Amino acid sequence: MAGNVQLLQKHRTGMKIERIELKEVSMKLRFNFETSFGAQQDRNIILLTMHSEGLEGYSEGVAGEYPGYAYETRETTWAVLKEFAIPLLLGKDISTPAQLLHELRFIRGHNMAVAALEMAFWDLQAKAAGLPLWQFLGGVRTAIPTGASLGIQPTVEETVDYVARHVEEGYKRIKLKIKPGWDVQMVRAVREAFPDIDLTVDANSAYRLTDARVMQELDELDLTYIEQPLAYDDIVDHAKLQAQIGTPICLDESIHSPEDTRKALELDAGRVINLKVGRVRGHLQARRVHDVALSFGAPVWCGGMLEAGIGRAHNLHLSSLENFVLPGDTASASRYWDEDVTSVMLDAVDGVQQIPDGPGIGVELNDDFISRSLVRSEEFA
Ligand code: OSB
Ligand code: MG
Repeated sequence: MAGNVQLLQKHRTGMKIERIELKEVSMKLRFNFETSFGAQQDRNIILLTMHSEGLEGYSEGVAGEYPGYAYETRETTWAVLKEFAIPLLLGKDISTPAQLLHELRFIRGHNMAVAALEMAFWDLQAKAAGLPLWQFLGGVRTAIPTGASLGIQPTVEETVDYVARHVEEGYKRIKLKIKPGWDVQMVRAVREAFPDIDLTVDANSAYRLTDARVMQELDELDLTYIEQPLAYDDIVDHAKLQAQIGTPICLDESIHSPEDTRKALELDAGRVINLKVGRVRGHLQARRVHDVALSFGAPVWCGGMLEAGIGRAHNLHLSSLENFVLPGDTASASRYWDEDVTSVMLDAVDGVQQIPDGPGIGVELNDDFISRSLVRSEEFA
């Protein structure tokens, strides 16, 4: 009885946001990652630490260097956190992620910046409760089947070799980046070399509705889905395209909220959702998107933003929810990095990642690597 009363009081009091630290860490991918919107190999990461009651909650800013995937960038993330979001939280007693989002409700958009705070708070609360984040989120699995997202290669032959290496490593799904002029012929060659693999493509918004012919040719190649073929802010034309092809469309860039998810699925603008926690403002909204998709019978999978270890750990915990039934872009950390911001590299074994154990996200910072790679840091108290 007394124990229950204490538990209720703990929930009511919340956690005081005492101090927040931002660090920018310079990292370099092990490969040049080319998509329809550009190529990148340097990947500086923002790490956020939220302090409360002697505990530390961790998160990562997932926005890119350049506003090619979304309008947010590393620089906008840092600025929005520093100028607007962090001052709204410092010194406040926060009981739930919903309350945290409420405090930040007048920040329109900038979901990746807001998500960094929301996700660190989930880590903090799960640590205070002594539970792994996946349990705190209500997940149902700890072994996460994983796919790999392969950037555009110089030739078709190199693409087939690149796919072969990832299939041999055990990845459960291969996603090929496409763009106009680098699509049907290349994907057909991969499909002929690997008739049975789970194969998908991602256009990152490089096509228009007038390119429906290309999509109809891809439709013949037994793809699990075609990811974000049309504009980053479109839902309507995706519905027109979906009506012309049998392969499910998977929406990525177009989905920023549970409401977007409902509208897209109602219109049949797609039948699968790539769920990225940063793009939808954090775990709470990600769970709502997940639930809306489930109510439509639409599967979701966990997207990636070339995360370092902290973001990757968050993605694995989120992937524990029941409707994450397709392999995500949650590949091995050592596929991306020689060294990571976490002391343990989050690596898959035969294409399956285990969610890290322990309270919260269950990973520790690699302080030595972080101090060697530090570009700037700032503390807010
Ligand atoms: O469209 O899913 C995407 C990376 C950066 C921005 C957008 C995307 C991607 C990827 C790679 O496809 C995902 C990963 O391996 O982390
Ligand atoms: Mg995508």
